[in-house]
Amino acid sequence: MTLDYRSLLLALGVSAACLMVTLFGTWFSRRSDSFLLTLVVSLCLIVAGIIVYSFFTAQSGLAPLAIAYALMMSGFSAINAASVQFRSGGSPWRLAGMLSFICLALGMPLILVGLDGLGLIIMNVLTAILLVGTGCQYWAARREAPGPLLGMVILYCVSGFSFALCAGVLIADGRSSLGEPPINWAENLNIGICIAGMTGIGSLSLALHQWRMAALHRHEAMTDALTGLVNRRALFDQFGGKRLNASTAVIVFDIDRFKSINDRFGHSFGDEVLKLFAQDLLAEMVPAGAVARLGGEEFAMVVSEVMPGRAERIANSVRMRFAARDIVIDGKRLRCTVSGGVSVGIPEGQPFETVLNLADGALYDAKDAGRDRVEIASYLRSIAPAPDSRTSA
Ligand code: GH3
Ligand code: MG
Ligand code: MG
Repeated sequence: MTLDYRSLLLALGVSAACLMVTLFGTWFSRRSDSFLLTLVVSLCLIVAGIIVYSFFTAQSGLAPLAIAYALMMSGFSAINAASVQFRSGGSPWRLAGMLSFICLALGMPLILVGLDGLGLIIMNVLTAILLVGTGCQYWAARREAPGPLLGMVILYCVSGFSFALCAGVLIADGRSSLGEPPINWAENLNIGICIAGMTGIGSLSLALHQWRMAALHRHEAMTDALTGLVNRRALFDQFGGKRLNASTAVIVFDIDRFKSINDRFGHSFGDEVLKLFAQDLLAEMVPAGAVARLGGEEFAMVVSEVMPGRAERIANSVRMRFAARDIVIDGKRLRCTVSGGVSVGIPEGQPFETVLNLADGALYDAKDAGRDRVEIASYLRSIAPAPDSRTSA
């Protein structure tokens, strides 16, 4: 029976070690998800704890139990901290250190004075709490990747429950000093669940990482790297094919004589100007709206749920805010202007693409009229395009 238990312990140690290597490899290939690294450190501590615990099962003694206790409780604390790190970011080490300290303070003195039975009860109870707590963290984050996260919640809670069972059997046994490792049905069940749970949690952690990477790539594909605004593709994903009614407008902006800014001050100066303009757009954005960089120095704003005339006022606010900016970069100073074109949907609805094209036409009217101004698209042009149906702002 003892041999069986030790074989299971060995299997647990080997599966934990393999998992540790896999997680480390995954983290190393793209060092973004640092909760994986925290899991690697946790597993490292747990594997070391399992090895020392197997010495304890072979020849008893308080020293190996105390060391195994310290290693395993630190490992489980780090697993819990990894889940907090996954959910809310930040460094996990402070929390891991704090939890480890509490666990050591609660159980270690009992083991050291020979109350190993009580120490093991505390160890099992604390592990159950840490694992169920870990499950709760993933539960709270379940929206991000429902499949893998719900799987992880179940596995952590079932593993936690199996530690609680071990504690229950030891409590029922009623001995505060054992003098030997506990071997009973709950311990065997616990180790079996841990082997299965460890493998499952490992593969789900990898799935979670892949899920995050895919979401990150999707986000990158939709975001303009320079300004952080959504890009043309994302704007069309959101509004393409939709019909805009009279309370929705599209405003298109184009920075005036931007090429000459690049020529006079350099491309990186131009980049900074683009970022500043993006800030001005965001500052004027309405709650139900979107701001995108269409490309180059062209931007679009969709304003929804607004009263007539509001879009034009917003466009002019952006224009004036930008014109009033004293742009100073690396000691170089300039003022810069922008032109805008506004087009509003119609009561019976008009395709987004049409409204955008009309706004674009109005923008070129603004350029023709001398720049640093906003022009409104004529509704008549959407029915019969006419080159001289221009309406001034
Ligand atoms: P207009 O007033 O008629 O709009 O004149 P413009 O010079 O702004 O227009 P034009 O389209 O000739 O120039 C746009 C310039 O924007 C050309 C291109 O080099 C520059 N540009 C496009 N993308 C970027 C970018 O990401 N960064 C920088 N710095 N410049 C860019
Ligand atoms: Mg321009
Ligand atoms: Mg342009």
